[in-house]
Amino acid sequence: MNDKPALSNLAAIDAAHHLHPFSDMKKLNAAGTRIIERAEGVHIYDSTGKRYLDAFAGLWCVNVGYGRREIAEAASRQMQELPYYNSFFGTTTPPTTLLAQKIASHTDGKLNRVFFTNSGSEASDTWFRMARVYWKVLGKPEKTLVIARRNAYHGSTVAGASLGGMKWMHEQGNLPIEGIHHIGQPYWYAEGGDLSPAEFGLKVARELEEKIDELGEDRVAAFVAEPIQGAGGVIIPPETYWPEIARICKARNILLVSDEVICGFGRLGTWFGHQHYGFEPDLAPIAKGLSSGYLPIGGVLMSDRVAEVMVEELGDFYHGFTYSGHPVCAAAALENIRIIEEEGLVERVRDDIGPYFAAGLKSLEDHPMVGEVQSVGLIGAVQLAADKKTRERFKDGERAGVEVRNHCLTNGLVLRATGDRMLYSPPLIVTRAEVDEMIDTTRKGLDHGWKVMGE
Ligand code: PXG
Repeated sequence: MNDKPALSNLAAIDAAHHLHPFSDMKKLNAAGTRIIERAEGVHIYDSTGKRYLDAFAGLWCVNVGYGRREIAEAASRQMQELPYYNSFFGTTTPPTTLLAQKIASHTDGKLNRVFFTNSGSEASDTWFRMARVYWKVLGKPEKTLVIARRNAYHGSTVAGASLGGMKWMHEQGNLPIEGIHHIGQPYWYAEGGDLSPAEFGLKVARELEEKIDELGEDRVAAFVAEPIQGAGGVIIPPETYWPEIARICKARNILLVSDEVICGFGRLGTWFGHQHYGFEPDLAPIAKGLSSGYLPIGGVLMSDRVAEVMVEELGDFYHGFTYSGHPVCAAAALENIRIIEEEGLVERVRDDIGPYFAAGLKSLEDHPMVGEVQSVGLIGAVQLAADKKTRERFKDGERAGVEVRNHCLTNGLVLRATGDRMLYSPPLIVTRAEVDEMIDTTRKGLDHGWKVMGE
């Protein structure tokens, strides 16, 4: 990192040797990549020294903010004491086991066991196998099908991308794999038509029931969804949605899987997203905020119902990763959770900064380019619209989003544009003044966007 000649040439080296995730490399190489060199609190700094307020917490993950020396020190201590050992052959390491206990302690006694992975994608592949194994052990080997949602994101591995509902991802690699079916998403603004949000929430939830009928209840293993869809555009479901989904899963005896990779660890003002919506999942993949992104670690939480089968009845589960429960990642995650607890970040999001953020975002609804804003805790979206009265969207919504986002970026604010929705997911430590700055800069971006889109 101190190799200055190489650093000055880093963009060219990157263009020559690095294939970035989810990137059109020809376009990226022509535009040049931005090099992020350091970060502190909610701010990141690029190689020109420019500072940005990171309203996206890296990639929905740096919940405790950047520059937490305690996490670096915990990882360093663990690395010196025991840099690696596996948990395959009747062994474990102290941080691995203590982390399992710590995570369980935040699930209201409902999800008491965890299988560790290195990422959310691996967590998707893991619960997918678990759900099928579960029913096989219970004497129902034909219960193998999984229902997921269009425009969901569950990762990039083969099962993860198949479970996800992104058509353009499926087109690469002949996905989805067999046995995965998709239903609609609770995106009222775009798809609700003349229904009220409450009516629409019930309608899309009942698509699950229809799909179960179509496939046959005795063939369906599980339904998976994010409490709030993240990468799909921060799609916040109407309040009627989750109770109906939970009712259907229970009535039809299929496992309910809550993908907590983004919603977990305080983002919604609760430890996990399902707690905000008041339902009880059977399986819950986690990652991101588990370590605030300081080191890669994920996992799958299990209800007692599932754990009972996995522990008491299955025998060997032939599944695992070299780095499952990696002691250094576990030590970092433990320290991350200690910080969240000690600073009361979950309560802060629920009672203080979350409501403040919601009010700030709401103030943008008077802008002509804004159709609707929505948020829960510290995740939010600004829906752009060409005509806010009729909910008409821009013909080139992609461009509208990019124009607003790029203007914000120039003015030192990092946020995401997914099509015509502007997305926010700041670190949970963001201050009121920083929220004000996020809103002010967004408003300027909207002014710019409205002008260039010429509506
Ligand atoms: N589930 C959810 C809900 C996610 O958001 C994953 C699973 C997969 O996690 P890993 O750790 O394998 O990436 C994710 C990841 C985006 C974007 O463009 C979102 C994610 C990853 C990359 C890009 O918003 N989320």
